[in-house]
Amino acid sequence: MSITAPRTEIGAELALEMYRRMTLIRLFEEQANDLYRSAKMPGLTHLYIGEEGVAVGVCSALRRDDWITSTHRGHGHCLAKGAEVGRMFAELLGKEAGYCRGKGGSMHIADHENGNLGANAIVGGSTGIATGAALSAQRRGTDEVAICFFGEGALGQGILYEVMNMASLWRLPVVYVCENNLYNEYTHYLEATAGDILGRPRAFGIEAREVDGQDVRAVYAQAAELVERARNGGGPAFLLCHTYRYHGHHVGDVDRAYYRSKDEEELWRSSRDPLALLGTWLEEQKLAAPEDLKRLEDEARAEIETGLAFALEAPFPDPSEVTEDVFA
Ligand SMILES: Cc1ncc(C[n+]2csc(CCOP(=O)(O)OP(=O)(O)O)c2C)c(N)n1
Repeated sequence: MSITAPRTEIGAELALEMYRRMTLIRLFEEQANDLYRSAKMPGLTHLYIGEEGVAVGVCSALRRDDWITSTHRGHGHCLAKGAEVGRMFAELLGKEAGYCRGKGGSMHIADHENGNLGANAIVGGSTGIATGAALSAQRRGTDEVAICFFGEGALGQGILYEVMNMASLWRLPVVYVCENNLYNEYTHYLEATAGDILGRPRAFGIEAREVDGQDVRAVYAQAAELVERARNGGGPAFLLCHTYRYHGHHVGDVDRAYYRSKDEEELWRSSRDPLALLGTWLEEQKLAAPEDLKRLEDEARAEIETGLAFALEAPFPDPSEVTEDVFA
């Protein structure tokens, strides 16, 4: 893939922080997979491994008081926006200490203190929430920006076009971030998505760009420009990120040969890995030595182990609370 994009060069501090955060997300997801396979976690989960550059690149361009909305594949977004590992694991395990007191699980983690309005299991469902958050930010006279993460499967949902129309008319501070990981469940997106993706937001007069989602520095550069533009009254934008999920649609989707080849998976893992690409760049620029990257990995691993131990030991909510905070 060759996408030419402007790239503001970033300093060592930010690059190392992005490396650390992408590593944390990857290790978190590997551990979530283990929790599922060892039957410690109720339900299933959708792993973000391979797509870390998108969440981290975009969220690194945000302030804490900016907003995000997320999807069923949302752990990476939550961690990139500042969620704590221990409370995330606790939510996955249904524990009282979790972000939704154990009642939301993997697909409903919300963390308002860090500006995360929540994951959403309805494909396209969060597009209305993000646009509403942007309207609220504008009406309250703030300069907060809302980011709407969604997979390319949501391009088939009508609400996206209703909200892009409103966002453009009212110049709302929202950036729609489309994570195109090539597949809607088990169907290649080209079988479900007609025409030019960027032509859709452009039809509403929305600034639309695309970027290599495996290159966290490029994602950051584009996001930083679009976020500042929205913050300064420039209106909504759309960022199409080309990426890939290494694992199945969810943790139970292990036999994938009927819809994509092992060669394709191997190619992305071996030549398009966001951690490897940033690590190589850091070393080439002499901003980090292999030992520095190893230390960051060790620190992230320790954070995961501590968070996991906390969640495993944490109590479940009391059965008397079963109907509290639950809506039907
Ligand atoms: C409205 C709606 N329709 C169908 C589903 C079932 N479903 C869950 S995930 C998914 C595919 C989503 O693909 P995409 O948006 O590209 O996100 P990805 O899983 O690739 O991250 C579907 C069809 C759903 N959750 N919501």
